[in-house]
Amino acid sequence: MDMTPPPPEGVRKDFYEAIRAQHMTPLWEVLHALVPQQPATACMPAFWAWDRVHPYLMQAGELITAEEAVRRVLILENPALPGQSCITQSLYAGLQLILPGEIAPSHRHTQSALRFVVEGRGAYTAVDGERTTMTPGDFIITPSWTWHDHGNQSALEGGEPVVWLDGLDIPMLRFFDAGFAENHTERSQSVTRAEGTSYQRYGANMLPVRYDAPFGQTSPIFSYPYERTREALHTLEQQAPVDAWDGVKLRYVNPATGGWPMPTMGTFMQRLPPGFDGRPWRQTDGVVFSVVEGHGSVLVGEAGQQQTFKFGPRDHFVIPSWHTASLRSAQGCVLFSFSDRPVHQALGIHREERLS
Ligand code: GTQ
Repeated sequence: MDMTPPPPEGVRKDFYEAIRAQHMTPLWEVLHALVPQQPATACMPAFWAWDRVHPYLMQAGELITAEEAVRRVLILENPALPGQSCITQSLYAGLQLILPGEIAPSHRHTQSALRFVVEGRGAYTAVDGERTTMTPGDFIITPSWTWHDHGNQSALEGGEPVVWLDGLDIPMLRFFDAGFAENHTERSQSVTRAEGTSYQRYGANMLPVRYDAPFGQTSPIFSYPYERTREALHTLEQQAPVDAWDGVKLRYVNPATGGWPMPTMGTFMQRLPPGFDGRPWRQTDGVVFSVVEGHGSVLVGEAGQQQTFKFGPRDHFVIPSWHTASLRSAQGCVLFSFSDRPVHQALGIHREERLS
């Protein structure tokens, strides 16, 4: 055994000081933090109640136009990561408001975006020459580097304030220093295809014979309408076994590959049947939830520091990496969620545990 005693106080400190000038630092002081035995995320579980959030969104509508803001969004910022504009280390989330008659001008960026429609009707998002009407519960994609603008019918045409959840891979692209963006010369891009063309082409369990992957790894479907998702979940609840952890849970799919709709973000919709008392799980991908219908609760955290969020429609919450969580619902509910699971899986580092 090596019995060499440590050097006198201060000798190592002086050494660290000396090597710092050479832009070096000793691994042994940080090894366990660099290579933790299990994930120890800086993120914390957090909850945004709709009745607290909604008045501020409407106030934002009075403070600035969509045109001036470019995107009028209140970012859902993880309380443990202030100033970083992220909800987990890798994901950005925000609530975007567009008022009747407004246009959020066209631009494109390498960050991929998802929209999950929370409230209101009459707005559209335009991607690659095709407009998609936004209806609550719809999951809509803006593929990386595609022109996109958002708009809303005028009040005369029956337009209402429309709010949706934006999910973007902004922190991931920042981490990789791989972000590019440009503004379009026009406020709104020209419409070159009738609404629904992509859905008919790619969303009917069929593909064009010479399918050419117009958006690379990203799904060619822009909008996954809630009507169809809801029907699938409700039918399965009646006629198929319910999972003890997830209830009835489906993932959204790129129909051309069977993979995730976007390379960086996976999306899910689940129905908890009435009386559901779910078992706990944990997973490496931190997840953002948007409550679509019904009420329930989520128990999150380790023994000793558990907390419960009681949720209802249009509430949002985040379960960070490797936090144990379980779901409950007395009357039944529907939950949308998204995470960076595709990246964990592509890198071969995804882990999940289903606890009892
Ligand atoms: O709609 O293009 O929440 O570029 C953040 C950045 C939305 C958007 C956000 C964006 C957008």
